[in-house]
Amino acid sequence: MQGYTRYSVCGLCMVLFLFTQYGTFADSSCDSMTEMPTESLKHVIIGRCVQYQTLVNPAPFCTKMKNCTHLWELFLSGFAYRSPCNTSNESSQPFIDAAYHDTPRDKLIFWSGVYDFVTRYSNGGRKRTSISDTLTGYMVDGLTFCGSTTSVDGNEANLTACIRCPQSAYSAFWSPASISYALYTKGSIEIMLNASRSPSLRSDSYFTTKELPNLNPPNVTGARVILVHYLGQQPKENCSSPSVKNLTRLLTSKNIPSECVEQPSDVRMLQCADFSNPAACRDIFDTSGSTKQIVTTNIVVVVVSVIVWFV
Ligand code: NFD
Repeated sequence: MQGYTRYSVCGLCMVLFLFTQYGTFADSSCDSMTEMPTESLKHVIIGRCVQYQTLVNPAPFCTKMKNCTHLWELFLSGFAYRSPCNTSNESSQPFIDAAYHDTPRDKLIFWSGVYDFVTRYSNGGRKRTSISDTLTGYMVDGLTFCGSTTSVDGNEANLTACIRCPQSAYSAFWSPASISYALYTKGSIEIMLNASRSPSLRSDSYFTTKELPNLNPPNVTGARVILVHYLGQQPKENCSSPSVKNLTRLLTSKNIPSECVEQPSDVRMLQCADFSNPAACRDIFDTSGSTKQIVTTNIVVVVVSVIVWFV
C-alpha cells in the first residue's frame, strides 16, 4: 500500500472509531431532556436533599437531619398514579410540611419574571433567600415531573407528557409550596419584578395569586419592590406603572409599608459583571478618573521628595 493511501485508510478508521465511540453522544442534543427514569429522579431529589442539609444550609438541621428517602417518597406520592393534568394541590402538602424549616427574618425575596436573575442576586441564599434556597424549593427547582396512570411506580418517565395545564404536577407542587413560603415569612421582604415586560406583575402569576395574599402583617413588616430591566434597553415599566402601583396599593391595604426602586446599583453591578454593556456600564467600570488621581499624587510625591533632597 502506498504511503498516501495508508494515511487515508488510517484517517478513515480513526473517524469511524470516534464516531462509534462518541457519535451518538456528540449528535444528541441536551437542549431539552425528554426522559427521566424514576431512578434518576430519585437520585436527583435525594442527592439535593443531602447536599442542602450538609453543605448548602446545614444550620437548621444541626440537631436533627431530615430523612431524605422519606422526603423522596412523600414527593413522589404527591403526583404518582395521577394523570399529568389531574394532580391535586393537597397531595403535595405532606412533602411540603415534612421538608419545612425556619426561614431567616428580613432576608426573603419574592419575584416574578426574573427567575435567572434572582438566582444570581440571592447568591445561593447568602445575600437573600428565595424559595429555591429553602429545602423544599432546592430539591425540586428546575425539574419537570408528573404522574402516570399506567407505569408501575406511578411516575411518568417521558417528560414530554408533563404538559402545562392548570392542574399539572408542577402547579400542584409550586402552588402550595409558594403559599407555605409566604405564610411563614418574617420581617422585611424584597419583591423583584421584570420591568422589561408589561405588565411587570401579571394578575395570574404565582406571586400575585399564591404569595401576596398569604403575606401577613405584623409578621411581614415592610416590602421593597425592585424593578429590574435588561441592561442597555429602555424599561417598559417604572414605579409609577399601573401593575406596580397596584402592587403597592395591595401591600398598603394589608398594612405592609412599601417602597419601590428602579434598577438599584447592586442590581446593575451584578448585571454589568455578567453582561458587560459598554454604554450602560461605563460609570461602573470607568477607572480613568481614579487612575489620573493616583498618577497626580505620585508626581507630587516625587517632586516634593526631590525638593526636600536638595534643600
Ligand atoms: P413567573 P411567578 N408549568 O416568572 N415560585 O410569580 C411549568 F412547567 O411568571 C417559584 O408566577 O413568576 N412552568 C418557582 C411554569 C416556581 C408554569 C413557581 C407551568 N404551569 C413559583 N407556570 C421556582 N421555580 O423557583 C409558570 N411556570 C414557570 C414562587 C415560569 O416559566 C417564587 O417564590 C417561571 O420559570 C416567586 O416569588 C416560573 O414558573 C413566584 O412564585 C415562575 O413564573 C414566581 O412565580
